[in-house]
Amino acid sequence: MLVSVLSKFSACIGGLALCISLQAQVYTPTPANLEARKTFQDNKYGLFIHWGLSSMLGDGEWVMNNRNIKVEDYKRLLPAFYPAQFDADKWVQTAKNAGMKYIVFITRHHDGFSNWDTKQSDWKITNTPFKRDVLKELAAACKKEGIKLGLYYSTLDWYRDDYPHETGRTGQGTGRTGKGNYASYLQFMKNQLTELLTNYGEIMSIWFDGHWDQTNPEGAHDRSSRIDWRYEEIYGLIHSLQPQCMIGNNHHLTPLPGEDFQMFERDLPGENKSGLSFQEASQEVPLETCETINGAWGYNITDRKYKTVSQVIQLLVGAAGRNANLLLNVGPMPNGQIQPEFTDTLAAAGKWLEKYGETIYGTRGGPIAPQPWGVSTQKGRKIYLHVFKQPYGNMILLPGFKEKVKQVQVFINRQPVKFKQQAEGLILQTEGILFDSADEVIEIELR
Ligand code: FHN
Repeated sequence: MLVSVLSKFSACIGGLALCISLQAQVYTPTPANLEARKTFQDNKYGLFIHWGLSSMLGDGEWVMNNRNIKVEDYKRLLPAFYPAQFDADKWVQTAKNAGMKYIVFITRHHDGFSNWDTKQSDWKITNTPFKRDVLKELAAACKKEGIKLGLYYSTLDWYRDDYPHETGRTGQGTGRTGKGNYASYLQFMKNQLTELLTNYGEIMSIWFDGHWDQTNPEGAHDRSSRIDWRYEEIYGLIHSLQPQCMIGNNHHLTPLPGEDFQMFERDLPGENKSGLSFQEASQEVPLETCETINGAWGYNITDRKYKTVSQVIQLLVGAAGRNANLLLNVGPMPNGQIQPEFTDTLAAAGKWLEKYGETIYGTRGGPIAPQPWGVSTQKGRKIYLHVFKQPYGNMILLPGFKEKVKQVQVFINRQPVKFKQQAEGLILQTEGILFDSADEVIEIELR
């Protein structure tokens, strides 16, 4: 009898637990969150900033892992960090000159160093001789200039003992001997996220990274995680503190419940040049591609793979044509300055945006799928063809284009473009058009 009562009771408890966990899977974004997603998509272009203690070694942000630097040795960077030229206003100005509308800043990368005055750890910027809370200054500068602020936060940690390092793919050479303890690490992350979402004003997004440390490599059949990250608790906390705050997780998988945007690393949605992007692009949430302006994310003193102005423009436009944002990265120098090779290129692309911004901001991916010649964007009744190279035979065919066209013109000078609508689609005659080397925009106005 008792056994049967107990088994009924435990079935009931089990059912309740299942019910609660299923409920946790159901996520309904708030109206404020949906509005934030729309604004995010309208804004299109942001500045990613990878910077911290690792910048001092001039060898990228993975230096601790790549050179197997022990925590005890890496710690010597702390009393040496004094970014004398750090000026949050200048970083924000760089973003503004580039035509960018938001910044995503590394609050804590895989070396576990916190770029703000956290109360949860001594491993933080305010314990360097510099002492300043750079995040506070950046948040204030962004607010003043109307630039939105997103925060990158690594869930992977090469420094702390309580991170489940035993099962991690990386960080095995940093000399940790203590045992991982996810319950403790999770509490630490929650406490830090609470600080970030309480003390720094409105936060556009939390940009998580590091999940992949606990899975087989991208492309493997089984990408399940070796630990239960308990995202429902983390995401629930973020949305309860700031419901509009958008959550993205660079796990290189399709979005999980509770996530508000999907990012692609070094690939436009639909591409997989990086070997990280086996996942399909979501139709539900906004998309973002992150790329870096040279070859490295964090400061790398020998990296000269600078992207040209045309490459930057085509990246941005290529993203927009695939209905995605571009988050373009710079790794400032250890003194806090962004090197002129980056600021000059960003500003020149920004000049292009001053003229062509109408064809990018506030648009969505156009009705013509990406083509060898370029992409399309759309706003209302206007479709913008972004033509990256002079069309072969001075003609562009848009197969299957059925909508009735009112007029076609070169966007920049309103030069009329001859067109024919026939069964195969829309044919544009591009003879006499002087094509811009980066992107010539042809505007199709629908009836
Ligand atoms: O390991 C990081 C890397 O350092 C950088 O932060 C990029 C940015 O997307 N994400 C990770 C690799 O997937």
